[in-house]
Amino acid sequence: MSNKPKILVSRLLPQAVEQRIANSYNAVSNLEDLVLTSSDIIEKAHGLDGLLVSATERCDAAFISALPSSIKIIATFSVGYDHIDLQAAKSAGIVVTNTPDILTDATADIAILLMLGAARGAYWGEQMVRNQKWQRWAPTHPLGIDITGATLGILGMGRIGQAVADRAKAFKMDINYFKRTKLDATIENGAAFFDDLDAFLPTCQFLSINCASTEQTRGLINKATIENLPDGAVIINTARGDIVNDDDLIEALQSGKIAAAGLDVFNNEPDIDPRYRSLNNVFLLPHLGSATPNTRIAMGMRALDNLDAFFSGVTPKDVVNK
Ligand code: 8YV
Repeated sequence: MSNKPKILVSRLLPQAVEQRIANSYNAVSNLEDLVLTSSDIIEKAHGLDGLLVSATERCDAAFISALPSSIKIIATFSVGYDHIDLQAAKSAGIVVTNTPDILTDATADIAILLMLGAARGAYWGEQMVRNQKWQRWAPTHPLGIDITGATLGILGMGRIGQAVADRAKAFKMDINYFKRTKLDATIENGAAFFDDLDAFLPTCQFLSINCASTEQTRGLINKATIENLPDGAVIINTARGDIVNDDDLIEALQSGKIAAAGLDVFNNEPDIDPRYRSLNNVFLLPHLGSATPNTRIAMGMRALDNLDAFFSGVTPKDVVNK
């Protein structure tokens, strides 16, 4: 029996990542990418030292308290860690790490795709062509919404929000951002700071949601906050579905208060609110923010860097529950 650390890897990861796992760990892998329940993971975790999970595995307080005491680290293959109860992990003496930075560009690219797709009719336009509903070109219809020169409000101006802002500048957009604390002027790069949500929202012809899902942000986009947006605003979400109240967004999309939405993330993925599927003014993607080979490999390597550091007695770079 080798003395390599023993870990459970909850999902099938890119080949280069699986190869590195095989070289460095005694791993309980999931090469068939079966759906593992919490109880499956707990059962398989006996005698192991750590877990490499993804955002699809809910690590709540009950799950963490049922883990064997040999588990000392949970490394998540995601930048988001809202699926992990950090406090419960800390109390159980478990270090939690994530994979920041490397998916910033890929996710910001998807935000721009959603913004253009929602504003310019990527869904309904494509449907017209595919379903032979495009009878002849007309000067007056159908029409989309200009993004060039519009005001983009970024809710949460962390790494991904900043990368969205950089890209939006190419469309000559004015950028406003809502955050608790003002960024350094060099990072702001001309964007206007708002710490008052009530003052921020009416400025947002486009609203890009780029904040983490936390107690403060869950359900933040709801009837009242949507009402505070300009009529005909466009909402883009590449962060987490639970920041949005589906009933309220769907009602606003139906009434036209919100002209269009571009959504990559949803409540209860993949069993999303079915009403989204029948709306013509939404452009929907299946959580593709980080979905490129290079990004997914980099995420796996970053998770392994954290595990390697931990098992060699060094504090991992990306500990999120210090
Ligand atoms: C990932 C994400 O693809 O990293 C995150 O937090 O939301 C996604 O981009 C997914 O969570 C994989 O674990």
